[in-house]
Amino acid sequence: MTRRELLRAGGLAVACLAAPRPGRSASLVEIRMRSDARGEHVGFDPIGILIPPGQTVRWITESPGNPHTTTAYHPRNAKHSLRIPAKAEPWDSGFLLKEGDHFEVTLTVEGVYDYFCLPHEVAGMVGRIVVGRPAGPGALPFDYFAGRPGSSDWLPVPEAARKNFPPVEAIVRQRVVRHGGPF
Ligand SMILES: [Cu+2]
Repeated sequence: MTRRELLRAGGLAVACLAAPRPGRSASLVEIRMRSDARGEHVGFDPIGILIPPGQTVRWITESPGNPHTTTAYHPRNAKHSLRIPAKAEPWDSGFLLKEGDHFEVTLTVEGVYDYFCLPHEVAGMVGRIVVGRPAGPGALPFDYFAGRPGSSDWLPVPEAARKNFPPVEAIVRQRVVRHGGPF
């Protein structure tokens, strides 16, 4: 582990353990958008986090030359299936190009939030955030919407992405699920 990685891991642990108190702003949690030098392996790290309602999450890219997005699974995002709480606002960062480019959302509605990287979804670059108690469409099987009115044009989650989501139970138990790499 490099010093930088150690600092990052330590900062993350502190950020996730610090429970926000009423009237105080919650600390920032960071998710890295990573890839190896050749761009063959890509991923969000951590790939799964548990946070309290009202927490701000920042995605930051550290793979120059390999643009990423953070994009919520939501029909408003290119007809992807709904995998965030029904009352939550979907987000789409657009392309983050340069090292250090970042994007933030504050998640207030409890539930499971699944998201993807637009250019790398089919390569399995996805992540999962649990806000408070796990609930909502993101806690359901990937094909839950089959046959439901109004969902016939929703895109299913690609197979390579499905197998990369950490189980909700693992996120709740561990609070932080790191990506296995290799990066
Ligand atoms: Cu990506």
